[in-house]
Amino acid sequence: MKTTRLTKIMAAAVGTTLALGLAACGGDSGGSNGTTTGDGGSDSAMGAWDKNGDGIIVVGFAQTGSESGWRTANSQSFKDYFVPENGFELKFGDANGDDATQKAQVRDFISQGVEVIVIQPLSNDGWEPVLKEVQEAGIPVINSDRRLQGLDQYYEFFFGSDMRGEGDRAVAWLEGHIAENNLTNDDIKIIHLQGQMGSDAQVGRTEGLEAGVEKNSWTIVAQQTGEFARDKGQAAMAAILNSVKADDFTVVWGENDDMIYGAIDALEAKGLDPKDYIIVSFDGNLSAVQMVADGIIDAIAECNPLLGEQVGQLILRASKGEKIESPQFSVEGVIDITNVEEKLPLAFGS
Ligand code: GZL
Repeated sequence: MKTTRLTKIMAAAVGTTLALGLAACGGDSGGSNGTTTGDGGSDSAMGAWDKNGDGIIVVGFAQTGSESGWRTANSQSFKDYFVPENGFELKFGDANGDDATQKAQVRDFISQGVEVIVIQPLSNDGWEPVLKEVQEAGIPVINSDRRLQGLDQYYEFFFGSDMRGEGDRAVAWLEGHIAENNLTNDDIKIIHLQGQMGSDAQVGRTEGLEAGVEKNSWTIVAQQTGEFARDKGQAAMAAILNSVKADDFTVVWGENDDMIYGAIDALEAKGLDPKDYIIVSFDGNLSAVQMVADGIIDAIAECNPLLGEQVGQLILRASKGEKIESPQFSVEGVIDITNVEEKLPLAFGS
């Protein structure tokens, strides 16, 4: 078991017999919404969505930006699969982290006459007007990565992560960790670094944690967004550490690896050892998985960025008229010291 601040204090308490008073502390079947199913249209081998019948489906890809290691791997997976030999041309739109830019890029895809639009939304807000314009233009929309909650009628299918499920899995891991390490719920005092506010990833993961806090009477001592970025995660953690003392928290819970890297930077800048705390992250970048093996990060709720091939193959099937089940979720688990040896060689990114 990793020796953390908690276990050191408990050992001291037992050693000196001093009672430190330490209480040990899925889916609507959805499917193609019928707006632009694969019947009618060209008789190209690529199906009806290859409207001009040239054997290539031109796809406008509305990507959030380049905020994290996850995003880098995700973008590359689309660039690798959406190539002419697979029957695609990819028009890549990088919103650079700006909601208005992302929506303008989707509108631009309409004027460019793309044949399919894939949207990985920065946040859930304000999408209906632009989705209506895409629908009126008769262009099928695919939602991947972060789900456009409550807007199923505007897209053919969703393929990505069950973000609430990720949060619930991370909570279940912590519940097990408490039991296996003779801790109690009173010991759990969390600094919570949230992702991009309003994104499906942040909303789902936060809902999962807050449900766990409610169920187990854990304590969140600080909650702040780091927008899924290392530098903003570091700044948020540094600001928190100006008011939260080393003994006032026992868990650092970051909604992605990049913010956890930043939080570790901030802990070390303050002279604190990250190994003294329970650290929980999301994603599973190679560096973070290595930190699990090194005993620095305790758990990572997996989030699969390699969506390109799976989304591409579903587009081809839908273009040929198949009804695609929606939503579809990546199969994801939790990485910790018990399975890190098998996970390390499979980790994505750097
Ligand atoms: C999750 C994805 C999130 C990642 C972050 O599917 O949207 O955005 O968890 C990324 O690393 O920035």
